Amino acid sequence: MATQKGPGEATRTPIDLRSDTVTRPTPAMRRAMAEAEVGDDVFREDPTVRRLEELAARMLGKEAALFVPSGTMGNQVAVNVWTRPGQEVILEERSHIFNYEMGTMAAFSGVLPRPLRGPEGALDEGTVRAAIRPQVYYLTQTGLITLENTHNMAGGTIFPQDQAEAIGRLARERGIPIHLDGARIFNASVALAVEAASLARPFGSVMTCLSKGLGAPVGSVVAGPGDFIQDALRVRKRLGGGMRQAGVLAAAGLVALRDNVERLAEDHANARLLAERVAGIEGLRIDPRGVQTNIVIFTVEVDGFTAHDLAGRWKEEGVLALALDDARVRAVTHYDVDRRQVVSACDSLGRIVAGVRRAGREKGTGP
Ligand code: TLP
Repeated sequence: MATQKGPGEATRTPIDLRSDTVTRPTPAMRRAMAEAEVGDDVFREDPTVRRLEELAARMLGKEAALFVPSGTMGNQVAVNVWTRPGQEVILEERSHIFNYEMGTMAAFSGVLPRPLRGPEGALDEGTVRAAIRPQVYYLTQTGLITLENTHNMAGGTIFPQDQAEAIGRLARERGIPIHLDGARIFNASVALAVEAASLARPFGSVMTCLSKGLGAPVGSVVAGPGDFIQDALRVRKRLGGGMRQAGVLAAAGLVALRDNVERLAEDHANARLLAERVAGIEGLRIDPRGVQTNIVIFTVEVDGFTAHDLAGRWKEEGVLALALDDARVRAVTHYDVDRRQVVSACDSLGRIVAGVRRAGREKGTGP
């Protein structure tokens, strides 16, 4: 997409694949925001926020929901409500709650993470069962189990529902609360053609983000039983998340939930296309069959050329993506990137990698 800057000077809008968080509000959202009916939500008097919370609770199959400024706050509110200081939280070792929430579970709630490895980010019932602490008074106690669906760092993978159900049954049997980081639960729901409420059923609480693929500028919701939400309200306030005329934000969230869920299928098709094209580039590795939703993680296998180098070169060509470490790059599709842009991003990727390999061969360092 080229926009004219000045005479003879053209700048390209970057193709931004860093995250689905970069989506900007749609015209329908901006209209709804401008017209939103508002009140002071700390007094629970904002009708638009209440409408959003009711819709989110219904779509997630829970009694009630609470609007929060971010996914991180939604997860951490849940951790705080469900646990007591000194307890352990079972989670997957690449999960967002463990890696990207700044140690808040320890700093704010005083709990210990108990990270476990799950293939493609999915823990199974046996692994969780083995990690639950026996109820012996001198042992640290398991206070919470959290799962992630879709799993971000495993590449947008969908949590197998039978495994979630089995872990949910185990949690109930042992009286341990269970929370879902469902930041992208609607991606899973659309990919499986299953209601988000069914995916959320095994969980006591679920957090989902309005500001990722659904396109709202700000906001997440955490949903659960009525008494959980009453406690969550207090914890949100303690964290500084009590918002006043937040209806202007909730209005965009309502549009996100009403209008933008089904179209996530386009992002998934674009991610598959991207993965197939990447798989065809010599020097990059990905199994496109593993790409289930809108996140594509591939490995750079070119001597002396890291994922950071690749992200830098791609950026010069107008494509933004995240290097996760020296070897892996993450590209995320969303509604601000169309199929044509995905094709163009892949063309430039192919040229970059072929050029680096050619230069390596000429210098005698590459294959
Ligand atoms: N994920 C962001 C980054 O923080 C990595 C991204 O670009 O993907 N749970 C999951 C599974 C997430 O992926 C994220 C954000 C969150 C929670 C937190 O949401 P925010 O950013 O609203 O605090």
